[in-house]
Amino acid sequence: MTKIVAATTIVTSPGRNFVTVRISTSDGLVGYGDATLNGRELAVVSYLDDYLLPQLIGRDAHRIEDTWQLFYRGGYWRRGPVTMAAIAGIDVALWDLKAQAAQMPLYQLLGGASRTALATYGHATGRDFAELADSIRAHQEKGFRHIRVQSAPPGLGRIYGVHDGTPTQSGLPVVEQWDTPAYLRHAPRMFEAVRSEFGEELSLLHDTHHRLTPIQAAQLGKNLEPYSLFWLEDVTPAENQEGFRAIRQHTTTPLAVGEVLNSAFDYLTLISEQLIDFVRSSVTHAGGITGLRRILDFAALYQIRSGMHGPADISPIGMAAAGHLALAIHNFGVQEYIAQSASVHDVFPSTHEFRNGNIHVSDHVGLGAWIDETAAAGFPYERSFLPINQLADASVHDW
Ligand code: EZ4
Ligand code: CO
Repeated sequence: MTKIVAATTIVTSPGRNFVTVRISTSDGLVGYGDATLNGRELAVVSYLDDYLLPQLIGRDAHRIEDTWQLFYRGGYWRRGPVTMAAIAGIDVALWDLKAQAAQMPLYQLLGGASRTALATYGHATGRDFAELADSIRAHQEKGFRHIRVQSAPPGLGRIYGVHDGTPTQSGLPVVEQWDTPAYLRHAPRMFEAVRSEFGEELSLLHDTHHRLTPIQAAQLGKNLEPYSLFWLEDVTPAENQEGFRAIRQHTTTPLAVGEVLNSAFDYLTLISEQLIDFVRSSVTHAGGITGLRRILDFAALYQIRSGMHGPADISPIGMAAAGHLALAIHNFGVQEYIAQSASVHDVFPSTHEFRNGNIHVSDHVGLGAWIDETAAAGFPYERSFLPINQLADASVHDW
């Protein structure tokens, strides 16, 4: 039996915070998993250090499913982002170890490759159309064939997807602004301008970031139909899964949901009633490869495809895990991909490559991504928050 002899967390902040799980075995191997939960990183670290990792010592490293069930079922308090990110970090580290022991790249253990490379999308953004058009062109030059477009309705200051969430000097969350009627007028105009400049072939995506009611979302989807989106994302908060029935009755614009969802139960109605087209959950936030594969196999029964969340708050270790799973499944859709800074790459060496709009998963044994602990130690944790969002009357709105 290959025993787990050590399991620790590593927190580092090369420009933003990342949480990494490191597991060592009696046969001398070390595996890594990403457990980063943006703006709540240390809650996951405590969940791991205080509760889960002590239970791993002495366990058989190869019992991945059994360990997943131990921490999901055995923890009594199920689901939720903190729990499922913690389980993800452990699950991916165990898959990394198993693949290293088998001397194979991880995707081989998941059934082997179903495709040659992974099509990605990037984020084009601009305060106005001229800036957005430049950003779209810059993405096309990097080879992106799928591009998410976001721009600000006139009159709004800081809004999601256009301005970054750099913390204020007080160290408290940045406050962004929102105006639903202004947004509903602006979005179709933005797409009209983008289509007339860039033509019909470019694959376009857009993120509404949970801000509309179901009937507003239905109206938006309908108004965007002439522009043939690849997907419209998170139109309304998905904890009301039934709300998507109204949206679906009114529009044929494809819908993507789920970057904040972390179990198959969060998708039960959305998937079984075919209310969505793409599953946005990531390996890092949905219980690892074991957890997300369950959701994606369920989705596959209904021709629903993956659109895994891949923001900069998922580490290169998390992105490598996403790549192996995406390469192996049949129902891959597209992979979100945001370039990381040089310091992130110094801390997290990885062997997958972004080339010409695609991610190429490497044939390195295991995950093919790890952490350089010496480099990581140069970037200590810095508290940071996601922004919050408010209306003109200062009431809180969904972010
Ligand atoms: O707001 O990753 O589609 N991408 C997104 C992201 C999320 C952040 C939250 O941590 O919506 O920008
Ligand atoms: Co999103």
